Amino acid sequence: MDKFSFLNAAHSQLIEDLYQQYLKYPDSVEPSWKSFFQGFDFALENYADDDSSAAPAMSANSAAVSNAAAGTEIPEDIKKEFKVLNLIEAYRHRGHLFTNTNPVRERRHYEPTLDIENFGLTQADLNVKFNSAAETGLSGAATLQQIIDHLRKIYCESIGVEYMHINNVDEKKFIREWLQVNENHAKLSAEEKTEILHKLNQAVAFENYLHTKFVGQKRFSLEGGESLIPALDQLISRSSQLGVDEVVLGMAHRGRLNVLTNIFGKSYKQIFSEFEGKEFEEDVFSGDVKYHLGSSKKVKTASGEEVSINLTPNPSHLETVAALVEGICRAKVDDKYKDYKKVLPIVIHGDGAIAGQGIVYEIAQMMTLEGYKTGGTVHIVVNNQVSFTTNYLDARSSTYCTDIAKVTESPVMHINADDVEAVVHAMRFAADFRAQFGKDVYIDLLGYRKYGHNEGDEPRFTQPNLYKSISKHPNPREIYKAELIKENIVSDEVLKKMETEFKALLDEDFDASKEIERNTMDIFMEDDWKAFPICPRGAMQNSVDTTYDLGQLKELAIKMSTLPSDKKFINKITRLYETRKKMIEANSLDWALGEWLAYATLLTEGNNVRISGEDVERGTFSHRHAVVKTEDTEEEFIPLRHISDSRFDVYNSHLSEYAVLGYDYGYAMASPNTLTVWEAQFGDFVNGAQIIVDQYLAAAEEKWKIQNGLVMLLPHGSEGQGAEHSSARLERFLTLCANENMIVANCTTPANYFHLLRRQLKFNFRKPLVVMTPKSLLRHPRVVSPLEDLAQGSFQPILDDTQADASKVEKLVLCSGKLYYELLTKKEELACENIALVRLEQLYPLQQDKVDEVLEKYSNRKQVIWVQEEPENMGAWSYILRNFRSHGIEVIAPVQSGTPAPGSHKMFERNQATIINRVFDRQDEPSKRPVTA
Ligand SMILES: Cc1ncc(C[n+]2csc(CCOP(=O)(O)OP(=O)(O)O)c2C)c(N)n1
Ligand SMILES: [Mg+2]
Repeated sequence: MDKFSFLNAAHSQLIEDLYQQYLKYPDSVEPSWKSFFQGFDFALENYADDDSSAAPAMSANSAAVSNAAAGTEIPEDIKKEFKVLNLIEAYRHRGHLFTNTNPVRERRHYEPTLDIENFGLTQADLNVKFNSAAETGLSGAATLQQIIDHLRKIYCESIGVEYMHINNVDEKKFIREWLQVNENHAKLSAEEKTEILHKLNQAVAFENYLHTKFVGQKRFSLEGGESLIPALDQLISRSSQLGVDEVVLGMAHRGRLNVLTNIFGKSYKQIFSEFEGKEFEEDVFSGDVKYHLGSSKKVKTASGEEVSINLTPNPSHLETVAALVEGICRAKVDDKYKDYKKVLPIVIHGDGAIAGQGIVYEIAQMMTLEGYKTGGTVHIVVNNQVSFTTNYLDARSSTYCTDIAKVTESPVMHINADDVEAVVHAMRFAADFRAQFGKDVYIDLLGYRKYGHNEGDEPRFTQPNLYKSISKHPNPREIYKAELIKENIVSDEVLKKMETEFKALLDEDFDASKEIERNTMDIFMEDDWKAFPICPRGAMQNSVDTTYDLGQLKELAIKMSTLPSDKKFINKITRLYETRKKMIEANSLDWALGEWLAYATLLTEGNNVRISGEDVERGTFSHRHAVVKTEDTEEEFIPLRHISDSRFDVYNSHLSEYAVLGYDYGYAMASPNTLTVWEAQFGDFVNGAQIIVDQYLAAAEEKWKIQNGLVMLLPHGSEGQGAEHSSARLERFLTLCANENMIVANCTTPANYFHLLRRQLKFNFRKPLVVMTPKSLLRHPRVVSPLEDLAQGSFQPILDDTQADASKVEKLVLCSGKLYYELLTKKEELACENIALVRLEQLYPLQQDKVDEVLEKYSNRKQVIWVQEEPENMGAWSYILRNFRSHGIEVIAPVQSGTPAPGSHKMFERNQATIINRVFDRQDEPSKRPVTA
């Protein structure tokens, strides 16, 4: 209580004692003291660290308080001040529940209301002046009525604000003060108002035009949420004034065509032509529906700043694109801007999607993570209160669709989308808050959906009442027009001219669109990809030089295996690094060293490397140790940061696959010269991110002409750990492979892995690379390579059996991955000469000339067999069968199964022994050696 110097010093000890007593036993003190202390606690909790604004209200009554301190009854006016303070506080906490933010529905009723009676105040108090007014930004004392009017303007009109869930006092203070300026209403010049109307006119007229010209065609109209267009316009221009140079936007279907034209400046002509359903210019691209396409443009804002803006192409899968947006922004910061303030991620959500899709949470949790933060995202919800046919009440349990904001303590503004000035104002807030604190902001634009989910849908099947009121509702342009006419800002004539000119422009473009024969596709971030022409068919088969000077390679290997002598690490780490050095001396490098050297060499050649995923710093199998920590202070040491000036980033991700894979895919999309690697904890967990694999990795180039060099490392292999942790679902990747869309590999030597990784950046195009990576092979004594194989070799898509005498081979056995070593052991054990073991190191694309060469070489063969440890319905078998059908290929594999591996270790051993024995025609003979290394 020391802070309250206004309390009479003579009585301070007495009060302190009473206060301590109250803290222990609140009911033991006299009721008037109890309420005094309650008010004191309240003020302390809410304002003490915040600012001293509560104090003036109390100190103004210091004399009276002193009286109270002296043991006399607390005067009524003091008690009332506290009640008024309570009311003010309640407006801040709960004002958003009592707003006029819903244009077409009555809001739900919330209890208790903000009626003054609920705060112990009466109608008679309305004309009484209270010093607490100062707390709301009013100058000096004001009547309760004035205070309430003021609070209602700030908190209960077209904007509802949620910010009291934020714990950071600076952020809260910033917001409170921001809202108090002009009572949380936009201050706009006549020009600004006219510009807003102009954007609104574009948005409304464009939709109307499409509605009449392309009747019943899907366009996912923005109608009911047209103020999104002036909103984005404002957000971009305000942000650019605050230092943003580049914006990356992600959004779904709703209103996308409107955004493409009226924000990105895509020609109306082009959109009209796309409605005609013409083919795209180049046949090799299947293209995509118009409301999924991306764009990258440079635009000039109203205040003259130039901003690069990008709309990320997205699949139908709602919210997926948001992960990419974050990764793209981060790559742009890392590569170019070096400052989060210069790149702004904007994600536009639907109310259904933001509430329902789990990836939203995964992305929200990235906000402050070192490896994933982007300096704050502006989230805008085009909240039409329905998702497809589902009412908002069935779409979530939370009060608001934006309640995810509470997770990151981000502020939220809910706005009546009919009030375009309020919308613009909220955008200014979002830009200002983000620029100031680098945190996420959520803007909930409450509108409606004029038609059904798409324009062919009948919304009255499911919401007959709502649609009665929507059908009579004027559009936001009409509402704003009426306002501006009332304010004498624009005349009827100017308005008419604005509308007719725009309509004429649309007519002209409509006619011109007929002349277009084939549609061209805007390419997302085209400028960043100029140096990487799309790979012509077949070029992936060309050999690529991945060699590196042997002497320098050895030097690098030693350097990155050397820990600084002035730092103390735990013994195990010191020993591990010593072992690495010994391997180098012995010229026998293991898997981890092969991988490290791939990174190290790329770094010295001016590329950057980013590795992300769960526990990648150490490596799930404790093999990587890319980040080591000193024993006492946990200071980090990252050897690969000490070999060149290039960036080596390695980040343990949070426990997410879907969002993190999407993020890293986005990162690779924006940074073609970074080797971007995402590693799954175990390969099976990649299926949590299946949407990214299906919709982007496999399909982006065909749909959107977008390349991506992301590397996915997926630990794979049956090692007796049960049904899980055995399979990265190789079969799924191979099913997705076509038209050289990606690379799928399963290497067996450190050298081949080294070249495979290096080749990713040596190609002059980019393709996603999926690698089935080993577990037991990480420490297998035979899985080693000499430095020469790294320095002078190249990636081998197929490894022939160098021991076999081709003329004696009757059975050509094809396999891939770790099973090879188990087969090899058996082959040596049996001194078997009639079998050749050939490894497919790259499963897709198959290097056909090399495959043919091998098949021809074993011309005496009687059988070609594919052998795999995955059950017959999984693994590569179906794919192999498709590709080797004409060679009469047979299979040896465990019987088909619903799980990738058996649950018991014993059964696994039996299965493994059976398939190996079958290869060597030793039916059911138990293996003499353990099947795993
Ligand atoms: C992951 C996913 N599940 C289902 C769908 C099918 N779908 C398309 S739009 C839609 C409703 C979206 O509602 P909302 O997010 O509110 O956006 P709105 O269409 O209302 O603008 C659904 C369920 C989808 N596109 N993505
Ligand atoms: Mg919706």
